[in-house]
Amino acid sequence: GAVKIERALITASDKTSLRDLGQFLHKQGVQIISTGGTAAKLSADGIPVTELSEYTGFPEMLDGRVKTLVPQVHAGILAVRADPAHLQTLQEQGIHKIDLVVVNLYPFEETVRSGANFDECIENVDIGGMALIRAAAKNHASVTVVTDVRQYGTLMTEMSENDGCTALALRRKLAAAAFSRCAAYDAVISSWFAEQLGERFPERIAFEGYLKQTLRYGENPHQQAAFYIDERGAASAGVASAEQIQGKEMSYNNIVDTDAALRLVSEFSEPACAIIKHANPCGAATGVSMEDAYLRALACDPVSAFGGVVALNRTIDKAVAEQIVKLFTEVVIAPDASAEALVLLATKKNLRVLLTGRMPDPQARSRTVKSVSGGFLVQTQDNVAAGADDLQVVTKRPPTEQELKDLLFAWKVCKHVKSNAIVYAGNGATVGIGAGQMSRVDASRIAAWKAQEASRNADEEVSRTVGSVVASDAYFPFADGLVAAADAGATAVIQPGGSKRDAEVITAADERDIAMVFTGTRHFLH
Ligand code: 93A
Repeated sequence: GAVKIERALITASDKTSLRDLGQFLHKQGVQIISTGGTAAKLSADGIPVTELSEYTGFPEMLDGRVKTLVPQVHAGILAVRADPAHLQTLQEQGIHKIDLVVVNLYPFEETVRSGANFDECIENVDIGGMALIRAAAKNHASVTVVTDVRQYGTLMTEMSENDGCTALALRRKLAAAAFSRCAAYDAVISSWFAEQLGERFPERIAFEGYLKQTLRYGENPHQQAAFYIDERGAASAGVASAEQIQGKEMSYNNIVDTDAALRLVSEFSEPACAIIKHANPCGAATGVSMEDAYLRALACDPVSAFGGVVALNRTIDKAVAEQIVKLFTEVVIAPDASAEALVLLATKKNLRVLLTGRMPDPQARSRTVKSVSGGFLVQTQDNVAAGADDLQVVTKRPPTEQELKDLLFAWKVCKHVKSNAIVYAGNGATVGIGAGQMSRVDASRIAAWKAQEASRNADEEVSRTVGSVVASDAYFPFADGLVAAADAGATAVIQPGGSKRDAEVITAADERDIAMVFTGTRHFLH
């Protein structure tokens, strides 16, 4: 299994740490062959190197499009060392074995990210480097392939400890990583290309992600799980790019809930807080400060908030941190935290604190992926938000100014509640949330009941649903859901409209002096 490295081909766009690697290989007595830019850099660093064009007798041609695509290189990599016929062919052709291939591909990803034009991006599609990687990975039985600067250390350690050799186990590992690198590289190219053609859903779809962390387990302890970063979404200030600054390791469920919490508060420009349990908010509120928003969100359902995930859309300040540490909370996520707040949060060792730097854009054009048995669904993100101008008043009584404000608030929250979703709200805070029900009328009843329970637990004489407003994520198919809301004391309703029985629902609202607006858009969430 151990193969001595005697000849290396190095071709690297990213010249980071090239000098260290070159010096090391030279000391190990390895002959280094390199393409133009790489050879120039190695030479400049005083490392003896053979230019590939000299080695092959062919110049690099077509503006560098053909550099390493020659038999001297590929036969030198691909020859089966254990096959006498292969070795004889090499000898007849005067081709030498290449034992180590180090490639850093053209920076296609960075070129796209830099906003380069179409032709520039195409020019950065690496052909020769990919061929080298694939050839070396295929022949990993004898050849070592390095595709990432982060692997240089591993290679050098292996060679120093093994008399200049690499073991088969390492070569296999590096080969697997090499094929992943190729797949990821092509995934980025293919999705960029589809985008250029305006194809949102191309014939074939390839995903590119890199491992952020393996998780202790999945949704349940007997499930295994890992967290991958989607490079396409990496710039979005989402949960994947957030920095965890303290606390226990994030779990699978923590990540799901933290994402839901962050998405919800990102809808608001005013200070807002959401507390999530099992992917649903058990409270959300706006406020004059982070503390105010947190306390008002907490008041909605303090029982469920125990062990929840808290998201804030502003810096965690001292006042809100003082409140947060009073209750057992799994995760807090926010754009930032003050030094004083961090000191307070640090007193809760297990509390996970994640900072995003800034808020994600809820209107961003991103995609969601969901797996089903034997396939997966891809859709654009639900990134629409209704404003006051989008509302159609359908009842005799239009909403009052306060009702309108609360309706829009409730609608924003409702978008982030699993369907069927009903949200009661008042004064910029939820008062009762009915989530994930199979019938809308049940969601309506549960939301009202939850509000009544919270009122009772807080020794309030009147249920919080009295004088509240209600949002429904989809139309009421019958009047019963609206009647349930009216019976609970709600005075205004926001819903998409569009039911065959809209007239019935509107009549029921008018009979109860309820103001109702239609949004025309629906927010199912599953
Ligand atoms: O244009 S290429 O696809 N044609 C090739 O034959 C080729 N061989 C290596 N690009 C090719 N490379 C790439 O050149 C490598 O993958 C590496 O990214 C880059 C290194 O070039 P230089 O040494 O001149 O900086």
